Amino acid sequence: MRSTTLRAGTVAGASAFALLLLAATPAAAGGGSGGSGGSSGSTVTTTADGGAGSLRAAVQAANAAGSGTIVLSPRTYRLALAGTDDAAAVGDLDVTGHLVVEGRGATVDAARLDRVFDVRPGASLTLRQVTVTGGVAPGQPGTTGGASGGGVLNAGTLAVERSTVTGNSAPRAGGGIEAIAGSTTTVTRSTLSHNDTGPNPGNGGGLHLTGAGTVHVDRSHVVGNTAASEGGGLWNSAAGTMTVSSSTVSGNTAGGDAADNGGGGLFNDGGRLTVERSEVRDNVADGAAGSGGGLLNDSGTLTVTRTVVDGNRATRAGGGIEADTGTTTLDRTALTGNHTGANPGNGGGLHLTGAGTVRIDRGTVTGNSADNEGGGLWNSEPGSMTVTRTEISGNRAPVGPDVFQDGAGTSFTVDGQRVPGEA
Ligand SMILES: [Ca+2]
Ligand SMILES: [Ca+2]
Repeated sequence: MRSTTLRAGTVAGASAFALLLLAATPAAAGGGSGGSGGSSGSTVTTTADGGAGSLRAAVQAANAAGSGTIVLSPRTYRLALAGTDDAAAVGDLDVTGHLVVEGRGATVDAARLDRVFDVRPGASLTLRQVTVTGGVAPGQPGTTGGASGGGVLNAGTLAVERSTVTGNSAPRAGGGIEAIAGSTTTVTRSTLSHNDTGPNPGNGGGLHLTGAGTVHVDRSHVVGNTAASEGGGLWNSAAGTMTVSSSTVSGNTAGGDAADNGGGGLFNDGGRLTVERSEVRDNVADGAAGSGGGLLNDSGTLTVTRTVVDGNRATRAGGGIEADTGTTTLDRTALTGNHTGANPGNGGGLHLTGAGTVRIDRGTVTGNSADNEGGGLWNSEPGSMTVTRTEISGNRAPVGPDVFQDGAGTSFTVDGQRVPGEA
C-alpha cells in the first residue's frame, strides 16, 4: 500500500534531494572525523537534563560551534524537559551541526517525552556505543517527519555504529529510525530491536525511509520490531536505495491486512532493495491477507544474494518472499522452511502476484509449505519465473507441492522445462 502521506513525501523529497546532497556531503566528512577545526569538545559531567555539564548543554554547544564531539560514560541520560522544538532546548536533542557522540556504553532515554535525536537538514550525527531508547515520535502524519522516527529522525547524515536503537515508537513510520528525503543513513555493527510503528499507517518498525535517500545496514541485527502495516524490520521507499549486508533480520512482524501489506522482515515499496550475505528468519506477516513473511517486493527491484530466508510465514501468500510485479532476483539464496496459509495460502517459499519477473539461480527451495497451492514456488498467470541450477525438493502443498503455475501462464521454467499451468 502507498498512502497519500508517503507519496507526498516522495514527490517533495525528489526535488530537494540534489540540493541537500550537495549541502550535506562535505560537511558530513568533517563531522565524521570526530570534530576538527572549530569544533567544540564537551565533557558531560551530569546525567541531569539541562544546565552546565549536561548532555543537552553539550549538544547545544556543538550546534553553536558548528561541530563537536561529546563523550559520555556508561550511565543513563534521561530526557526530562518536555516540549517540541528544533533547537535542543526541550524534548528531543536536535542536531544542527556535525556531532559525534562517543557513548562508551551510555543510554540516552527520551522517557517517552519526544523522540531521542533529531538530525536536521544538512546536519550530521554519528552515534558510537550508544543505546537510544524510550523515544516517541511527536507530530502528525503529513508533515515532514511528523509522527515518524521514534528513536532518531534523520534529515541529514546519520551513522549508527556499535549502538543499539531499542524500545522506541512512532505512529506513522520508523519506530526506531525515520530517514527522510535527501538523507543518508548507515547502521553498522548495531542492533535495531523491539521498536514499533503504527497505526497511522505503521510502516518500518525498525527503520523507514521516506522519499529519495540511501540506507546501508551492515553487520547488524534487526530483531523483534513491529509495524502495524508494512515492513516489520525495514521499509524502503519508491525512490530509495537500501542495502542490507552481512546482517540478520529476524523475529519482526508486519500486521497490515491488505494483500499488498506485509513484509514481516523487509518491505520494498517500489525502490531498489539489495540483501546480501544475510539471514532473514522467523519474520511474520500476520494481517488478514498479509503477504511476504520474510520480504515483500511491491513493484520494485529486489536482489537477494547469498542469503538464507528461513522460517518466515505469511497469511495470504509468499511465506518467504512475496513479489508483487517488479523484478525479483535470487542468487545463491536458500528459501527454506517458510510457510503460508490459509487465506488462501499460496507460495510457501515464494509467490509472484501479477506481471512481474522472478529469477532464481543456484539456490535451494526446500521444506517450505503452503495451505493451498505451490509449497515451494507459485507463479501468476502473467508472471515470468525462471529457475536455474536450484534444488527444489521436500516442499508441501495440497496442489503443486514444489511448484505451481496458475491458469494459462506459460512463463514458468525450471532449468528450461516449462511448468504446466493448473486452473
Ligand atoms: Ca525536534
Ligand atoms: Ca527538541
